[in-house]
Amino acid sequence: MEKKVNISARERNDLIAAENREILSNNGIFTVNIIGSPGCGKTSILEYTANHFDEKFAVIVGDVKTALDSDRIIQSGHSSAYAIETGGGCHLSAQMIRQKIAEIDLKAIDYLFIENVGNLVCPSTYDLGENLKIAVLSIPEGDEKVRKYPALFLRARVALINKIDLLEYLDYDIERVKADCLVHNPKVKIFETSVKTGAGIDDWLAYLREQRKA
Ligand SMILES: Nc1nc2c(ncn2[C@@H]2O[C@H](COP(=O)(O)OP(=O)(O)OP(=O)(O)O)[C@@H](O)[C@H]2O)c(=O)[nH]1
Ligand SMILES: [Mg+2]
Repeated sequence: MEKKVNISARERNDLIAAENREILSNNGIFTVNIIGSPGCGKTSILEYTANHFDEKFAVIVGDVKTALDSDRIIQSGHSSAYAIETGGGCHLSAQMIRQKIAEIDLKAIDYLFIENVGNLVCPSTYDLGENLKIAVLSIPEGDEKVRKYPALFLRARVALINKIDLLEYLDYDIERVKADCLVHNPKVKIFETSVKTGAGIDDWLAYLREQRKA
């Protein structure tokens, strides 16, 4: 068969993502790509996970600038956290993940959490080699985000609606948001969570364990 030499950046990303998936799966690692707006609570959920998830895992955190979030995860008592500074890029790429997993002892972990750059658009369509792409929403963002930013919700198999402790203070129609998620993906699994109270997060972590077994 003729070898394709001129491939697009997107095709190259997808080829590397497929290789990442193979490398990670061959090591028995279940990988989760976490996507949501800036401030929706991605790092907070990972800090909670560091304290409540009794499994072996590593975290890769992508941000435009700083290693603040990976430092937060390390400070919460979890040593295996790695930062990627994109230097302006609005999403992580499969190549960035490839370089980072070369630093991780893959035999020592069963899960890899990737916190993508805070953004509801750009990270949605870039495969990193994950097993599960999840969307994180939060109450203060407003309840129309699923309708306005469909790309993520067409692809995410799980949606976490975070900061539900703030529901009583804000006008947010959570049933409407859940219905919107189901329009984009009728099979989506939805968790209502709060890092402040811990509500829903243990259910999400139990679901993760089931998914890895499956
Ligand atoms: N009330 C409330 N606040 C929360 C909850 N989860 C996170 N927060 C707060 O929301 C703010 C942003 O949380 P982060 O975890 O930094 O959000 P992020 O999604 O990682 O943000 P970026 O990395 O910048 O995209 C912090 O002040 C958290 O304490 C929650 O469930 N309830
Ligand atoms: Mg963060």
